[in-house]
Amino acid sequence: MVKRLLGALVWAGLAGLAAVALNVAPASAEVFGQSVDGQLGLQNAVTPVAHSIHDFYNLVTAIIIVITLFVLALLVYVMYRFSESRNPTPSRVTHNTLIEVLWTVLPIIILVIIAVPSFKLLNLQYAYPKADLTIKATGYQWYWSHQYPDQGGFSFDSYMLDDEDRNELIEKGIDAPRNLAVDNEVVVPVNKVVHVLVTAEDVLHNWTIPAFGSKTDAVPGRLTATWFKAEREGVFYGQCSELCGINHAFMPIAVRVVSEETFNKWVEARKADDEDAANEIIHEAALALKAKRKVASVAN
Ligand SMILES: [Cu+2]
Repeated sequence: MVKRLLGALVWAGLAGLAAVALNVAPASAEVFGQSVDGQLGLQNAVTPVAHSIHDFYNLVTAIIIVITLFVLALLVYVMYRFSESRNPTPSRVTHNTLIEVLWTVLPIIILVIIAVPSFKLLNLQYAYPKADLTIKATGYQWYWSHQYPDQGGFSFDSYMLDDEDRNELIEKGIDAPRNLAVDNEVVVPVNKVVHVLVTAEDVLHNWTIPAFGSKTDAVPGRLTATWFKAEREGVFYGQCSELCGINHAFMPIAVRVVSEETFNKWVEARKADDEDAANEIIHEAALALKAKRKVASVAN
C-alpha cells in the first residue's frame, strides 16, 4: 500500500516537473518589459527581486502540480478499487497510525519548504540596499507624476499616449505600444539601485512594473516604497494596479533604463526644464537600443 502511494507520488512529481518546464518557458527571449501575444508564464525578469519571484513561483507551481496530481491519482484509484462491485464488503478499519503520521508530517514539511524561500523573498523585497537614485511617484486620477528629489527636484507628469501621438513615434521608428507608451518616461541608469517612493493625491493607485518585480500601493497621505536594480537597458512598462476610477486602465508607467552617460545627459536637460531635449535623448536611446537588438538577432 505505502509502496503504491510512493509510486503515485513519484509519477505525480515527474508530471509536475514537465508541466512546470512547459509553463515557465519565457514568453519570448527577445521581448522584455511587456507581455506578448500567446504568452505563458511571467514577463522576463530584469532585477534580482524579479528573478527571485520567478524562482519562488516555479517552486510553488511545481509543488501545487505534484499535490494535485497525487490527490487525483488517489481519487481515481479509490473509485476503481473500492467500487461497490469490486469491493462489496467495506473494511471497518478506522485507524492507521503510519498513514495518520504521514498526512500530518508531510504537509508540515511542504509548508516549511514553501515558507523558507517565501520569507527570504519578502526580506529581499524590503531590504532597500543603499540607493544610488531616489524617485518619487505620485498617482493621480488618471496619470502619474514623477519627481527626482536628489537630482535637483525636477518633476514631470506621465500621460498615456493616444493613437495619434503613438503613430508619430512609430513613424520615426520608435516602438510605442498601445495603452502602455507614455509622453514622459521615467529614466533610470542601468545596474544602479533605485528607490521609488510612492504616494497618491486622490485615491488609491498602484505603481507596478512586472519585469522589476515592483508593485506598491500608492496611498493618499502615506509614503510607501519599492526598489529595483535593472540589469539591462530597455523600456519596461507597467500599469496602475489598484482600481482607481474610470481611466484606471489608461495610466501606464514606462521606465526607460539607459547607460549612466545617457542618464546624466537626460538629467541635465530636465534640470534646464527642456522637455523636448529630454525626450529627444530618450528617442535617441530608443533607436540605438532597437538597432543593437536588430544586430544581435541577425547575428543569432
Ligand atoms: Cu490608478
